[in-house]
Amino acid sequence: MRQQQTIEDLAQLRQTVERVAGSTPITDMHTHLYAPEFGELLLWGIDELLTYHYLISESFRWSQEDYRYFWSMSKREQADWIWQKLFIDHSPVSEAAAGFITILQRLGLDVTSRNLNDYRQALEKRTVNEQVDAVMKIAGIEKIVMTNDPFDPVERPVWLLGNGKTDPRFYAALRVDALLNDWTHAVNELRSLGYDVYAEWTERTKAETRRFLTEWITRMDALYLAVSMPGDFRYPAEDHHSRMIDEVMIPVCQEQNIPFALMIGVRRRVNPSLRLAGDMSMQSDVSAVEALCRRNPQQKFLITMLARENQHELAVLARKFRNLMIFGCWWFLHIESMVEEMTRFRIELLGTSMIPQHSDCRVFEQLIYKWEHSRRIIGNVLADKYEKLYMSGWRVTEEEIKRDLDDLLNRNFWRFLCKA
Ligand code: HDL
Ligand code: ZN
Repeated sequence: MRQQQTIEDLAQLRQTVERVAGSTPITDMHTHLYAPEFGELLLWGIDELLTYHYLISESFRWSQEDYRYFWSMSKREQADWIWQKLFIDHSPVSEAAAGFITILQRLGLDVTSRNLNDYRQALEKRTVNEQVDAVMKIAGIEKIVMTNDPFDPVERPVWLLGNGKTDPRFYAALRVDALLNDWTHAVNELRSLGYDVYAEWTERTKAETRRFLTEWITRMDALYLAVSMPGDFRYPAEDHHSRMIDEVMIPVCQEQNIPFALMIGVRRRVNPSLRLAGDMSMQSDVSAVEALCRRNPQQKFLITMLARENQHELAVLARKFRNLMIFGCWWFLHIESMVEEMTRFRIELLGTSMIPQHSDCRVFEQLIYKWEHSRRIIGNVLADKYEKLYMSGWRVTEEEIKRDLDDLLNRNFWRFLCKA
């Protein structure tokens, strides 16, 4: 083997890991971002950043106003209201609020001015393409996987006109929650799109639903099929969930040779007045994932769960099934303390054979803080592990550090898709 440059002391080791963790190009394998070709669906800029649903729910903790008062305001007025409550009246120490400050600072804006209109004017001088390029460069993001919904009336025409796969940096994931969680609505949508389906679970309905999935996976060149599931998801069961998974979704994923991604543990709209901000987490049954992996050994599953309480068991399960790839610190877990805790025991249980993070970004500039925080934590955990090896006489090389971080932040995903 070519004699590689070893790293001779611990200080140099940590500096090397920090540098490589901070610069390894990333594939962000689950986001709600869009390529510029999707027009208004691509959210960016100060007012979109401040009206991120995470910040909306946090702001209402400081307000007794009627929810409808907030929703009646313009986006700019909403942003001013949130800025006052979470940044001026109180220190922005939450993950999402601190993240906004990280964005300002990394975009070269004067954080000390605290002048929102200055920040707005600075970004308004840029085009969307300039901002997309600048943010991806700052954040070190090479590839972005979108979340794509054929039932979205704004998004659907982009695909039907053939403009969905224009930007090579952006990839599609076909997201079909309604097929599982709101079948009545899905039947109406499918029928309006020309698929001969009915609420009754007939062979024709199954065949037409498989045709829908197949046609959209092909149209989008979707990398995986994705659904989010409530925490009370049980599998196998004598219910619509299991029938749809076993008789429609998995057969199509097998035929298309793509993973099936399940994001489990959300309880939607526990406070409807908060709209998108009103969802909650709930503990889930990891044995449902175990049954999926065992009953379908040829099918690859990308799995993330929302409750902290499920994380260790899910990581242990990944030791049992190589068709299970756990990913990310999802949603309420995308906070520094949970990323630290989850990354540490995932590496201790699985080595580098998992996908430690995705951003879940909804507004483009969020890539900057969501990845800066995660890169630092993932690098620090790895450095601790390399240091432990060092004390046992094992000297990792810079090439090995680069390989490990490329696996974690990029290649494990593409290798799992058989596209590495
Ligand atoms: O269902 C999902 O993909 C979640 O990520 C939701 O979109 C959630 O609202 C979110 O944005 N989490 O970060
Ligand atoms: Zn998401």
